[in-house]
Amino acid sequence: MKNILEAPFMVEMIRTTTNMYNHGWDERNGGNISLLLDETVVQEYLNTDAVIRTIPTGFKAPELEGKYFIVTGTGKYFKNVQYAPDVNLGVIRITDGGETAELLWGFTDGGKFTSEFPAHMMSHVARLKVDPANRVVMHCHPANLLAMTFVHSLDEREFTRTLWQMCTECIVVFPDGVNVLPWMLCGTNEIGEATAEKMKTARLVVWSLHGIYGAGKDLDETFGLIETAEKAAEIYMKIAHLPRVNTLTDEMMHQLEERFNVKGREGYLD
Ligand code: 2HA
Ligand code: ZN
Repeated sequence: MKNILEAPFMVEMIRTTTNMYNHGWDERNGGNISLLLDETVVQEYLNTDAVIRTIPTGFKAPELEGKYFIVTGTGKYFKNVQYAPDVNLGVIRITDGGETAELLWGFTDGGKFTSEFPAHMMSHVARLKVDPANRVVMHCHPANLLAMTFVHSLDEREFTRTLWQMCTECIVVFPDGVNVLPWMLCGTNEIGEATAEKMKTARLVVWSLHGIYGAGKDLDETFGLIETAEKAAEIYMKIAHLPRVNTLTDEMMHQLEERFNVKGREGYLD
């Protein structure tokens, strides 16, 4: 059995949580990540018959039966993951049609997966239907995206267009745009279901007055997606109160679509 602390997925989880903390996106216990793992990869590091304990999830997700994830823990600080990965992270397998998570490694202080587990698992189900290569769901609290939800319309087309207009590469990085949920109580199955519904049409879902969810094929891509949207929001928050002298036009964005072979969300460009 190989050392799980040297597994590429573990190294990447530690690097990503540390990097997100360093970006100021995950104060205190803010934020959470789940990464889908291949059974054959997990079996290189763990005896998958050795279940440490079972944890009820409180929801159904039959599509995830038998799937493995590494997940951040509830109440845990991203800041601390690098120093104690076995306390702050857990490897789990979904069983009982989604109603049970079997703990195979981690959460050694008796902890469990993130309070946002419903939003994560339901979003995985939604994204896998659109893109079978999707492996990551990531949530965090980047300051500028959050700030923007206090001062900008929450209309998804308007919100997306504003972000696209802030950096030339935005429409290339997230042509599917950004979906937006109104404020809802976090940690519930309801916000999980609403997030998953929004994940059907975009890889970024803003939680108004709270933060953002991103989904992607690996940790790097998903981090980059949130990083790009947050950069655009930062520029918006710097210029929103100033007269706009120059702007990225829809005509310029059509040129970008052609040059980079992407298509902006239907109906979002004039
Ligand atoms: O786990 O970010 O939304 C802390 C959170 C909850
Ligand atoms: Zn949060």
